[in-house]
Amino acid sequence: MDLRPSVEVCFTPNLYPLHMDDAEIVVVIDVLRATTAICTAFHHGIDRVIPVSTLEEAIEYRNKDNYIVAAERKGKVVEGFQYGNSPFSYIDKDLKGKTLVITTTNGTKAFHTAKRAKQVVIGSLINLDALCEYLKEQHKKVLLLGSGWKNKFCLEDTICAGAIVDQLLSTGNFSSDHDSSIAAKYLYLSARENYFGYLKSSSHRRRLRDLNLNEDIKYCLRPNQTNVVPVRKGNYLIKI
Ligand code: 3SL
Repeated sequence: MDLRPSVEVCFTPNLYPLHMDDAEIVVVIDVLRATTAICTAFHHGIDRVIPVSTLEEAIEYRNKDNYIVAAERKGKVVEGFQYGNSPFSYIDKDLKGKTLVITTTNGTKAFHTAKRAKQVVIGSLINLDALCEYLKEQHKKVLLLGSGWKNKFCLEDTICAGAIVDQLLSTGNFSSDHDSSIAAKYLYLSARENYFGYLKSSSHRRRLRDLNLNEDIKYCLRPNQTNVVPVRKGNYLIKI
């Protein structure tokens, strides 16, 4: 019997019930762009992040001091909100002492899908190595949850999950039993030389490109720009 903790991949939130027993720590991944934006906001000084599922929940925070409220739908900033989901919104801004409340199409919903998990952390390519170091230290069963697009499979989240699987398995201290993890790892190995090119035809890259967001895509696909690892504490995220 293999006593090592497992590292498994759940491609989309609607598959989560099939995988949740594999989890002591759930890593929520939305490379394009929610979890990248969250890591960026922490890197640039935000104190806390509250991911919410609905616009109504976000609106409740709109006129409160020291809150920044962000809402994205269909890749765009929702009317009436100052911020959306572009990581560039959180660079060179005065974020110190503030809380970001954010709702996005898929990423913040995936966060809530894992609400009963013992531990939840935020993963992206921009915090890849720091996240993997954190997971190695925890030595617990890891489930990598891709946010997908409206519960459909997304290549970029799977590639990021595959990169994490690769790093954890290569320590020899983790095991893996599911084909989803093997598939994610192989996709990562084929993509790792050129994520941007590999994702050329992917649906969300095309969606964001049509909104003139190619620079966002490039930023989100550049690994290891920060050492922050956002972790859930109560209903919000802090960085460790
Ligand atoms: O689905 C999400 O949560 C978003 O990251 C989508 S978008 O990149 O802002 O379009």
